[in-house]
Amino acid sequence: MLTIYSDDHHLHHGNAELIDGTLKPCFEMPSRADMVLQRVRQTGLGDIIAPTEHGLEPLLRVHDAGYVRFLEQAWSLWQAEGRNHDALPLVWPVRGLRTDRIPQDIDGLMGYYSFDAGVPITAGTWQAIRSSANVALTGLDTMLATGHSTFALCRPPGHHAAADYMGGYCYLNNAAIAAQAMLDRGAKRVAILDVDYHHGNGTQSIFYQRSDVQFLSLHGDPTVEYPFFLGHADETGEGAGLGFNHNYPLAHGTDWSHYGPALADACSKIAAYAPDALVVSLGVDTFEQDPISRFLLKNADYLRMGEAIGGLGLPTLFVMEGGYAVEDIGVNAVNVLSGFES
Ligand code: Q9C
Ligand code: ZN
Repeated sequence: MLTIYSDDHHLHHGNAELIDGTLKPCFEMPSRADMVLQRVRQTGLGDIIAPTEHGLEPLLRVHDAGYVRFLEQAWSLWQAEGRNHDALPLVWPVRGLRTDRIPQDIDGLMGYYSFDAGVPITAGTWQAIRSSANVALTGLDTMLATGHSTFALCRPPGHHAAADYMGGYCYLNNAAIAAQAMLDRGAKRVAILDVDYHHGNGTQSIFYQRSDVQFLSLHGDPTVEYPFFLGHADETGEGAGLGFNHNYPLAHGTDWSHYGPALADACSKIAAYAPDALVVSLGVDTFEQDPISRFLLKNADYLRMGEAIGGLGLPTLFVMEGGYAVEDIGVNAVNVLSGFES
């Protein structure tokens, strides 16, 4: 399987995140993608190629223009305040506060365009997130050109980012951008299967009212897990999208004995939808040793995950999302891809 990868992700390296009430080094760090790349090389998964520039147009098919402009300008606005450390939001427009007037100050803008503080903006963030989206779009190019499934080794991840807000280490929704680009190039239906430990709230909300994208997510139950405010089983889509959104909230402590059947159910729904292609939001933070997550999947379970997805027989674009057990992230991600090909 071909892998798309760019070193540009190194340009994004946040310093610290606020977690459990303390500042800790960011879990979403450059070594994550380095470890996955290393494992791709070690296992001889296939060739590794660089992304090509796709411009802003495919981003704007999914994201709000004001939001994209904000991402482009945020660092320089932050610096203009005399600040040279990471930009982070600290105030949000919740119930009853106004969202009809967009602030002009960078602190207001950071809050307006985010839903949590897990999104440091640094000097290189814009280039890194553009490049990450280009990785996904180039993966789509090669999948369409060759008819073969492809691995987009994206970093930063994307599935928590919605049309006009960032959060959860995510800025541009790489999987959504690729899925929309597929439709724009003639696909009639695309399914997105999100196996990251966290609910893919951004992807869900982008396609919630549409029937041309089916979204399925297996994740920690939002009653007790981040992102808390989306991802319940009763979210099934709205309007034309009703019946095209499927959430599988799973309990803390979920292992393969409960994960496998949920995944099988999701796969049967994908088969029934009969999409032209599948996008997999590939997070491996379901791993038993993940430092911020509470599922118990083992290294070998990722082979089975790949086999189950491969059983669909669909052209598949794998888009890298989360996974914070850095020592194992490469083994687990590539196990999914190897299982898929077996
Ligand atoms: N106690 C992705 O996996 N903080 N984002 C969680 C846990 C945010 C994860 C705190 C986690 C975001 C792409
Ligand atoms: Zn995650």
